[in-house]
Amino acid sequence: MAANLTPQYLEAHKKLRTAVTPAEKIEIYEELLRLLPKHKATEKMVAQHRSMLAKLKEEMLKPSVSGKHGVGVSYLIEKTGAGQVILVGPPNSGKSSLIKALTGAEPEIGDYPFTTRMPAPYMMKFENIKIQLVDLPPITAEFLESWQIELIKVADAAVIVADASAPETPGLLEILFARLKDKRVEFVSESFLPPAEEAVRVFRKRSFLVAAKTDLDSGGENLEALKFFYEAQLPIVPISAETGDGLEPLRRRIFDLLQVIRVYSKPPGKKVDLNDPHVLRRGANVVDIARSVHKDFAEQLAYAKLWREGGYSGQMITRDQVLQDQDVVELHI
Ligand SMILES: Nc1nc2c(ncn2[C@@H]2O[C@H](COP(=O)(O)OP(=O)(O)OP(=O)(O)O)[C@@H](O)[C@H]2O)c(=O)[nH]1
Ligand SMILES: [Mg+2]
Repeated sequence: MAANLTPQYLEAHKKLRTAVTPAEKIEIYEELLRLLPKHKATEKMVAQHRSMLAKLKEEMLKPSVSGKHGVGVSYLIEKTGAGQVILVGPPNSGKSSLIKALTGAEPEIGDYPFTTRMPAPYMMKFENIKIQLVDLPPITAEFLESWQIELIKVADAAVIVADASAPETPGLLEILFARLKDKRVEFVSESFLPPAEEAVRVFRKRSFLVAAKTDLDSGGENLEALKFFYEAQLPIVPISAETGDGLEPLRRRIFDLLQVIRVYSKPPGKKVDLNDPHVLRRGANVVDIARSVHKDFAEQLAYAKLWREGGYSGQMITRDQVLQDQDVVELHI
């Protein structure tokens, strides 16, 4: 065969037969791309794999009720706002109560496990933007559905919600983390450095651990236990949905977790609208904001000026100037 496909490639290709969901197929196509020898004879295959990947990724974001992926109803939730953050935790840990406190919505809340049976999106205001929070049914030793795993994989970040008033919480978290690790999903802090190479692909979600219901942990012993077991792995953020303690800093931490910045585009000679930021990934530069304002602006850009608190007040900047949260940029084309 001119393409000289390796046995590893052919082995990986076989897995496509049993793959059901878009996420599973994405995994396999990514592996195939890695394993495909790159030369003239395989160029077309590389292109085909890439376009298949793009299609699958698009498909994942679309909610589908047709059941065409063979898993019945698709529970995937379309992303809106500045980013999608999924709430993950054991039963009764306070996920829905936290969503209520942060968004003002009315998800079902109950003092029994599995109050939440279906995933649902809610919008949280953070200053001048909105962030999508996804409420997820709990994960236990007995209960972990494939659509829960898919939802976690596609989210931009995850917040683990644990009950800081219950002594059994560290044990429940251990089970939850182990079950997801088994499915190659891991929760890591923002400072986590992935290994250079890995035998299998691992889905790593940036996250932190919310220690909820601190109002019920009067001595603070349970919070101490949570810290003892998990602080090395994830930052721990204590809150109470009941009293409101810790909620305002939590909004900021959720925003930070998304690793995005807000940049304002100011039309030359006009005032800037500080209610309408462009949300860009951290590390974005002037070309990125230009492209976000208008698809042709990146090419047509002649020069730009920057306003930044404590630094710039309308100085000219280059196209590759890296921007920061709250920058104001004037684009000249
Ligand atoms: N005192 C106190 N109770 C809380 C707090 N947060 C949640 N609760 C209570 O804990 C119970 C469970 O809350 P939920 O928000 O339904 O928990 P959940 O994690 O969504 O539960 P599932 O959907 O079953 O996984 C309810 O009785 C809540 O009123 C809190 O901060 N303080
Ligand atoms: Mg719930």
